Amino acid sequence: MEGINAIETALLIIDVQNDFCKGGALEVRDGETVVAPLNALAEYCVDHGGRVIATADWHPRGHVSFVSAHNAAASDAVSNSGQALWPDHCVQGSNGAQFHKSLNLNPVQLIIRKGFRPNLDSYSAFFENDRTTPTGLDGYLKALGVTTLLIGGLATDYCVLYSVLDAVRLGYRVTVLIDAVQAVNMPAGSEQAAFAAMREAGIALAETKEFIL
Ligand code: VGL
Ligand code: ZN
Repeated sequence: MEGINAIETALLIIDVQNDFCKGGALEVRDGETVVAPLNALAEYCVDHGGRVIATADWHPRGHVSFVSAHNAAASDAVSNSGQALWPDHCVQGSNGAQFHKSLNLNPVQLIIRKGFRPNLDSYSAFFENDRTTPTGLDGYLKALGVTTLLIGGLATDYCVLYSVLDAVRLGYRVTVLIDAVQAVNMPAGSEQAAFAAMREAGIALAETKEFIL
């Protein structure tokens, strides 16, 4: 089939963790609905010689992105610096940081953890939010000859968006799996803005079933 061409394709599963699913600290509406299509595509992908990689948001206690880590005055300074603030989420070792229990980890060959530096956030699977500190994923993929990425997970408007924009800049062919992403949509409208930014960057949007033949 077209999308999955032996070793040249990787499925990238972004942050399918409890805190982004129902009842989680940073709940994404319908977050858990991404699990079934991602499980199906992950199995198909490895069966056809492709790669499967998962990322995990992995913050230390008191992380710079947590509202709780700032008093009111500092919080203004931080938002002026462009760091968005969130409820405490994906704290290292917590249940909220675990992958959703229905996500099948057996086909996953590499897990990239990000956002573990106390004073630096990381939305993208490729670079932390200083836009220069690499996670190592690009080196891994290039070493393996991966040219094509299929990407799903959470959340459309943050970690998925930053990851796919970096991926095109780094020269990959990128498809976002529309039935395998869900958005935080904070502020309102950020989901639509994210899809618009993806289209503008030349990123394809497709259903997972188009890749499972
Ligand atoms: C995310 C906000 C904060 C995400 C992570 O995975 O999209 N969003 N940390
Ligand atoms: Zn985070």
